Amino acid sequence: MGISRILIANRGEIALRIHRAAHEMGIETVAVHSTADADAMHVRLADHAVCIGPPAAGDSYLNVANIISAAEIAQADAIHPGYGFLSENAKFAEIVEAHDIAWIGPKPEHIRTMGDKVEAKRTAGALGLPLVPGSDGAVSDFDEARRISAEIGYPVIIKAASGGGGRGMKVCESEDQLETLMQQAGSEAKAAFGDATVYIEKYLGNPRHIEFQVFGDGRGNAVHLGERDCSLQRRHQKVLEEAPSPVISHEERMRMGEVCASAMRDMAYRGAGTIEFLWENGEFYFIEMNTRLQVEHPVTEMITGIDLVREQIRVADGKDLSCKQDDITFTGHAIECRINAEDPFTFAPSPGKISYYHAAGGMHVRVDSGIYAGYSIPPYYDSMIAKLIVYGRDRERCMMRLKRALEEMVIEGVKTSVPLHQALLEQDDVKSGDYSIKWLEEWLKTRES
Ligand code: MV4
Repeated sequence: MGISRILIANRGEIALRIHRAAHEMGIETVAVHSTADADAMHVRLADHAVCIGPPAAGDSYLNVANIISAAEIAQADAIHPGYGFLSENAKFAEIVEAHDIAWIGPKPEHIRTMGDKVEAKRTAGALGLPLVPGSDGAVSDFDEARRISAEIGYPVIIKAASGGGGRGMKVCESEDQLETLMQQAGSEAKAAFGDATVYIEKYLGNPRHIEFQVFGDGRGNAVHLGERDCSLQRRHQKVLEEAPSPVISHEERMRMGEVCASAMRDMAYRGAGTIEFLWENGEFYFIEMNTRLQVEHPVTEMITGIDLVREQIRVADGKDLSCKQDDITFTGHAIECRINAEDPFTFAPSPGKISYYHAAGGMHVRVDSGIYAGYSIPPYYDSMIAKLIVYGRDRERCMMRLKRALEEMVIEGVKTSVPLHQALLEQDDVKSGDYSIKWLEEWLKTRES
């Protein structure tokens, strides 16, 4: 009885992260890998390994039949999807459960609901989360679009219901552009996601991206673990994340966190979730919910001391959450730098062989990475090769330590974003925490190369 062998349907640092939590719980792991990842660290560390296909993700890490076959062959009794790949694929979650394999993730119905942005917004509103003013659901009729936009006021933003990563979004400044932009958004959404459905929101000009970590047991118990500020992004890719947000007071955190946790209790949410908000002039506006463990989850772990992957495994195994809301405390500050194998100025990917590697260390420094000296970063996948996560008693000490840790980090043979992070930490607005979702791209424009 109980989970005893987890298949990790992912690669890179997150596959290691899951392996570590599993081994600390006395659970065996099965790595799956493409032919390009035969020498990857997640394959070396796991108790068992199964090759699931050629390098292209569509033929390996997204190949449902091969992953299910690997689970059967290796006798895994649970699957953890990590982030990306199949993690928010409701159909995959259903297939896993139909094979009597525990799905270490939210209920398929909740993955499906939140995957449709219109449904997600309707659900969030019904559960009491504050919404961005806008259309009540999908909009297809231009007269209706004009009426709604006039009511909420321009500028408005047209979004794709099946969108993600900012694709299919159009900002509309005035009524004469509305019809054209709606058609453009619709056809881009159709081409990218096979669904032309769009909806309309008031466009927020200069918000922060603040997200709350939530966790449920699937039986009506749920907690929040505070927020993360992820406003520093480039082309919808987060660059640096921190917890807590520099602009949220403890009272506001506990008030908004409770709104989120209460919503999760009402839907009997299971596992880890992230509720994303735009924050402007002291107000939160729900935009989306992610039904997965996120890349930036370690900053929450650092300030709460709670192992989120362990909790995921526990609830997938039918156990209770290991702590109640009153047991969760927020101490100090944590910042994560995403280190990519890419040119720090042009952002061009820089795959290739790592000739030398020395990870930062010391007090309150965590490096989540699958790289090692001699490892060749394959060109087929995401360019993130490491996460440097640093804790301090307060934000200032966290930033001092982060600067020190970045100096220690040595990755040779490929270009990395380490110099970008070093330059970023020298900026007054970053030092003071005074930045919005627009800050990074504006700064990159002004930076001399
Ligand atoms: C918005 C917005 C302004 N107003 N919605 C971008 C991706 C998707 N998750 C939602 N996004 C936005 N929605 C309204 N009503 C601005 C963005 C946005 C953004 C949001 C979070 C982080 C970075 C961003 C960068 C550009 C645009």
